[in-house]
Amino acid sequence: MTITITAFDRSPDGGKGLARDTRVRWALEEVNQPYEVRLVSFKAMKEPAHLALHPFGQIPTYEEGDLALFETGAIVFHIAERYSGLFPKDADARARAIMWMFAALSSVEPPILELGSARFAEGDKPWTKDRLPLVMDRVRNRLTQLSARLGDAEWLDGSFSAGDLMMASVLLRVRAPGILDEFANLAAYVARAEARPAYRRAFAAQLAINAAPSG
Ligand code: GTB
Repeated sequence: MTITITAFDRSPDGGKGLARDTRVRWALEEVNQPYEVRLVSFKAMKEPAHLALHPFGQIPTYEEGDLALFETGAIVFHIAERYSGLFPKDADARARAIMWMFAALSSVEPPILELGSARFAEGDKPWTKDRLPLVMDRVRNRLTQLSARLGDAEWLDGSFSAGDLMMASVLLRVRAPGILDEFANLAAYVARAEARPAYRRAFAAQLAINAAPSG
């Protein structure tokens, strides 16, 4: 059955892996599933056809036969359940991989998103210079805790899993503000994730779309 995802027709980062379709592409590459991409403009995302797929008018979405999903957590979870390669076979290890997916999305990503808002959406507001250091400290606190847990392990819980895919995807967003590099083991963890052939393929595919001349 053909899998179709949606992505930005022109990603604000030029296709450098920061938009959320990257994690879905990456998951599909890890489980060796081919997929098609339907590109949508910012305008089209807010129109009825796309809103029927995604109530919040965002990318990515995932379609496979009669199934239509939004939210990258749900999409990556579905891919990991349906195809082998992202969840361990052992039931307890699988539960822990799911736990790390939730940790990435509900404990680590929120302060990182807040930092993005503070830097960009609210960057010109008078309160930003006071607020930014507070928001950066909230990110640092979370990363300090995560760094302590990871220690010198290669992945969060044994072999690479959907939990690592989600966590590395989330951490990629703090490389640009320089915070990731304050944590040598997390920076190395993200670099290991990016070196995976599946990630490289996903990244290249996203970049190629954005590099193509628009017409
Ligand atoms: N919780 C949802 C999920 O995980 O699927 C969040 C989806 C989401 O935020 N999608 C964004 C979107 O569609 C794209 S990824 N935004 C358009 C809108 O809301 O109108 C966010 C994003 C976009 C671009 C960059 N970048 O270029 O650096 C980084 C992150």
